[in-house]
Amino acid sequence: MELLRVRVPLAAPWITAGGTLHARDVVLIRVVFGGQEGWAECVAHPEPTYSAEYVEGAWDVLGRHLIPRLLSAQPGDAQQVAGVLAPVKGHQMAKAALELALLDAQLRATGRPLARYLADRLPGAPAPAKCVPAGVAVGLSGSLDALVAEVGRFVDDGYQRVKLKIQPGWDEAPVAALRRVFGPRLALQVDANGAYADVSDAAGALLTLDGHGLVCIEQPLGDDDMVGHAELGLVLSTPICLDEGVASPADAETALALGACRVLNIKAGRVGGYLAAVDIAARCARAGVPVWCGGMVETGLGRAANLALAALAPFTLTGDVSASDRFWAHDIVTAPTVLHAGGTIAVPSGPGVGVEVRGDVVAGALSREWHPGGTPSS
Ligand code: NPG
Repeated sequence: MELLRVRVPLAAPWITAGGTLHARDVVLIRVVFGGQEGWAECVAHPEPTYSAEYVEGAWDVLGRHLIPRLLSAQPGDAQQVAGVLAPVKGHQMAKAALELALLDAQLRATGRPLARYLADRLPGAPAPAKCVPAGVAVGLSGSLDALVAEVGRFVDDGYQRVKLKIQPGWDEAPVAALRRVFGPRLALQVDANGAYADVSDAAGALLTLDGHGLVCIEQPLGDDDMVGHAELGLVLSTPICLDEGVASPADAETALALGACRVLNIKAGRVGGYLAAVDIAARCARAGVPVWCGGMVETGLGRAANLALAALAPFTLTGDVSASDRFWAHDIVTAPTVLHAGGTIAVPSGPGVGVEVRGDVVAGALSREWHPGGTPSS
């Protein structure tokens, strides 16, 4: 088992309320399990502004706590990983990556694709889709003209839905501009990343969006404000979607019971793994709440795993599932995701996550390495 730290430059800066990202500092996990190699990336970002997790913290907790527990428990099946790691609180992104690396190795050993394995965990569900509609997330823009130009390029490329970052002062105007230029048929949704202070602040600003036919408004309030989202949902006619506020199957259950969301964004990293993500998707399907697969600016490795999730039956809404060139000029995998005619992306069909990590690219981008026995900070 080893941890590798690589720095991968973005094709263009990614601007959100949390800051501007020029490159991703990615923690990669490589395991040999059951005689097969497995890989996963941890989706933590450098600053703890999306959630409490961040790259340096993930690196530390993996080397200091999670990997030693796993090595001493010696699980025989990737399904046991979450239980072994459960005594460590939080750190969902680090746990999710570790579970996925073992799962990748295990599935490669038996020649099974991740999408099929995950679909089999949904009783009675159909086979996973072979391709999924592509959606793209657009960061905060400097101006309405720049936003319209950027969205225009994505629409021309064939993307089927656009998600726009919003914040107080940048909400109704950009949505109205996009509706004016692209018309009512563009599937459009917004994501506030908890930028509105409270229910009345959010209601005041977001009621203006109700006439624009949005798919949903994502995480308008803080990640600990489940009741606030339920209250806001009574005021707005646009469905509320949760993201940061749901970090586990139990959180999803609370959100469903309170009516805090009518749509859910599911990110495996946020909820502690792909198995927990499927569990949440099943709960949402039972409650009649549509879900979509979120993104964390993953490299081709994480994108391949997300495609397996997005291919499952409960994922009826288009996710943040975009082609590799949305973010990367040079991806770290041999088969980067590409956008096909009609705005779809193929779900990998090979064993495990279905893509191979490029050793040459990883070697060229490597900044740190750790093996069990080494000090996590080295
Ligand atoms: O397409 O991968 C993507 C990016 C989608 O907007 C996106 N992700 O809040 O959902 C989010 C946001 C994000 C990205 C959050 C990176 C944190 C880090």
